[in-house]
Amino acid sequence: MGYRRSLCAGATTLALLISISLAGPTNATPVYLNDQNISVLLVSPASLTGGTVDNLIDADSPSATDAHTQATHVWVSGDSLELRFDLQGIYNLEIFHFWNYFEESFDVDSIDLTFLDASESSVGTFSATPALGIHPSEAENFSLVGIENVRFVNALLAGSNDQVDFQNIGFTGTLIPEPSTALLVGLGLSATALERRRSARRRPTRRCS
Ligand SMILES: [Ca+2]
Ligand SMILES: [Ca+2]
Repeated sequence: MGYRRSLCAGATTLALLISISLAGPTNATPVYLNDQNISVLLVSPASLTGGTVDNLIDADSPSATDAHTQATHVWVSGDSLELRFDLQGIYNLEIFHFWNYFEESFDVDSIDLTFLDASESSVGTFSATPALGIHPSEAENFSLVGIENVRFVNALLAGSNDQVDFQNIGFTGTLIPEPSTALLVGLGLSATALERRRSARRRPTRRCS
C-alpha cells in the first residue's frame, strides 16, 4: 500500500516539475547585471582613448553614483563606439541603465541596442536619446518591453560632438533556466518513474486516486 502511494505521489511530482520547467521562472527575482555576472568587449574602435572596458560595467547597483574619474569612465575620440555584451546566461531584460557624461560636448547623444538570443538571432532592438548626465553620475533608467531570451547585446553609442564619453552601462533582468538543465532534470525524473513503473508491473496494480 505504502509503495503504491509513493508511486502515485512520484508521478504527480514529476508532472508538477515538468509543468514548472515549461512554465518558466514565474517567481524569479530580477537581478542587476554588472561586472560580477556579465562581460563586455569593445568591437570598435580598436581601443579606447580613455578608461578601460572594465569601467563600462563596474557600478555596484542601479542606484550607484559613478563619479567621473579616469578609473570609472569610458572615452572615445570620434563619432561612436560599438560594444558587445555577453550576459553569460539567458535573460528576460526589463531595464537598461545608462550613466551619461555631464557635458554636452562629450556626452553620448544616441544609443542603439540589438538583443540576440543564444544562437545570435535578433530578439529585439531598443533606441534611446539619453539625457545629459549630472556629476557625480546617476543612472537614467529605460524600460525594456518584450525583450526576452537574451544572451548577447550589441550596443552602438554615438556622440554628435566627435567625442563619446560616459560612465557606465547596466541591465536588470530575470534569469531563464537553461533548456538543457530543465531537460536533464526532466529526463532524470522520467527514467526514475519508468523504472518504478517496471517494478510496479510485477505487483498488483491500483489506480491513483
Ligand atoms: Ca563605470
Ligand atoms: Ca552631445
